[in-house]
Amino acid sequence: MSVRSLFARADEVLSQRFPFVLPVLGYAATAVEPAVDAQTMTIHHDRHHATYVTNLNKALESQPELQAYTLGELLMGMRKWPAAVQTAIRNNGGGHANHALYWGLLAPGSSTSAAPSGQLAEMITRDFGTVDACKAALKAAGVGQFGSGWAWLVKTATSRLVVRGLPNQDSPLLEGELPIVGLDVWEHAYYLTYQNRRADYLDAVLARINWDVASAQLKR
Ligand code: MN3
Repeated sequence: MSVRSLFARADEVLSQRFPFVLPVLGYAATAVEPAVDAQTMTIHHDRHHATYVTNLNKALESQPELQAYTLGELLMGMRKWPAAVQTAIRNNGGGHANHALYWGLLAPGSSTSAAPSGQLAEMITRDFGTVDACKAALKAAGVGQFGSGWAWLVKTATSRLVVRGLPNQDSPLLEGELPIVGLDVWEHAYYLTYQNRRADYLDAVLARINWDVASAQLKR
């Protein structure tokens, strides 16, 4: 699968409307080994991500007025929705969007960039000094996230790059921030290989980031 189509897939998920559909992984479960082992990749995609999609659909079955909105609109418009479905959209809609991006960011391929380039590289230099400093901030956010959550590199409303740790499946889109890199630090993302060594998992995936997919997020 090309970089372009990996990006398109993450973008397509944000454009999906009810009923939502699990995107294909797009590469072999072994493709990101040893950073992510094949069993973790399979369970994570086929069961965890699939469950977010199933539960998002269940939540919207009884909300026909919300079925006209895209996933991106549902996340960005959270405060407008009935209180009874906000948590379900936050958790399951966030889970669907977050994982769609994560699969692309981990994507293998000889044509992908091992380092940021272009506009993203310039913004990282401006806001972090170096790519290594940006990666260190992402690692610190991931290690420091208490319990389940994600480490995020986001573009703020004022076009700054910032690293944040967010709990559970909270999407940066909830606060109007654009996700650029998202690293899943739920134990289901790494426990089979790394057990309690979350920092080692973060080092491994930070070395495998597909920066072309990250750069493409800026073009939304
Ligand atoms: Mn996950």
